[in-house]
Amino acid sequence: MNLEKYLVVSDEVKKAIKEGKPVVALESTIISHGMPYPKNVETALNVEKIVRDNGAVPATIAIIKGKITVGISKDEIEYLGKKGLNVPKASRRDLPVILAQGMDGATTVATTMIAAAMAGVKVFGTGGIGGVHRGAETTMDISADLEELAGTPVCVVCAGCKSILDIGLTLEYLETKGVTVVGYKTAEMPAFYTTHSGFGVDYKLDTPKEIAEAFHVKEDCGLRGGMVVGNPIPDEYAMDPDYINANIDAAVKEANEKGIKGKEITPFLLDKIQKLTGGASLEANIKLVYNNVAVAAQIAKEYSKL
Ligand code: PSU
Ligand code: MN
Repeated sequence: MNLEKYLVVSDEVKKAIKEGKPVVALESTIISHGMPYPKNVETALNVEKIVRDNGAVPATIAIIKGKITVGISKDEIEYLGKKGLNVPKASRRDLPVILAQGMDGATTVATTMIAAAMAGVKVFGTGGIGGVHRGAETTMDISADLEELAGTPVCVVCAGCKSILDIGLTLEYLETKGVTVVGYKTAEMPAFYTTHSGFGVDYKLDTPKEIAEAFHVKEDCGLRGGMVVGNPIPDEYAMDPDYINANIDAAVKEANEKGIKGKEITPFLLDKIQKLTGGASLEANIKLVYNNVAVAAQIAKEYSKL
């Protein structure tokens, strides 16, 4: 494989990796598809700052003109944020055509993991992972994020998954695929906007060091795949479960009525929920991302010592 042909790593990220310094991968679907402009750009820049404040180098990842770019510039963040939904969402299956055609792409969790692994970045902080959609028993809509977690060696810090997904089935799928799921200071899988999903995770680990050690052992043993760290939204920003779940149910119902499916469904639901909650869900979303990338930076720091 001729990686240089497809992969561009910024000088800062390249240097940090070479010196064994902590680096945190960050995704771009959250910028182009997850939030409106200019909040998305402001958030992406704050996220980078939080990673730095916690002692790691941020590597925001996107596909820019057919190149998988690890460590995009501020101008590129602005560009992707402004272009918003006009940037194609790039999951694993989209990579061949997007790269061959020299297009831009907003990387999902799956593609960000692929890029991070290519560049040698071990830890990734985001909002929520994709998963098994509600009704998947008939639609078979299961995010490629889960398969990626099964095979690609990156530790993903998230606030669990939204109840736009079937959280129980998502955890079952991860179990089948042998993906380690740990809760950071919690024994439950967090439910994105809320701290409790009612679904337990196997391990509650209370320090970034313990998480880094577990991931390091996985790598050391040659066990394939990634790891999920469920980091609950801080209590003060968590939404009322009844309120947010009612709005999520309404959004899912509308998506079903409109026949929205495939790659459109997640962006549709995120946008709908933001509108239904008058922006309250967006604020919670931003706060939980900040919280996740701080923990990701702390894990990356501990990992770099091992
Ligand atoms: N879930 C969220 N916010 C997001 C996403 C998921 O709460 O922004 C994005 C992530 O980029 C994730 C992708 O990888 O959606 C999953 O899309 P799909 O279900 O089409 O695989
Ligand atoms: Mn899907």
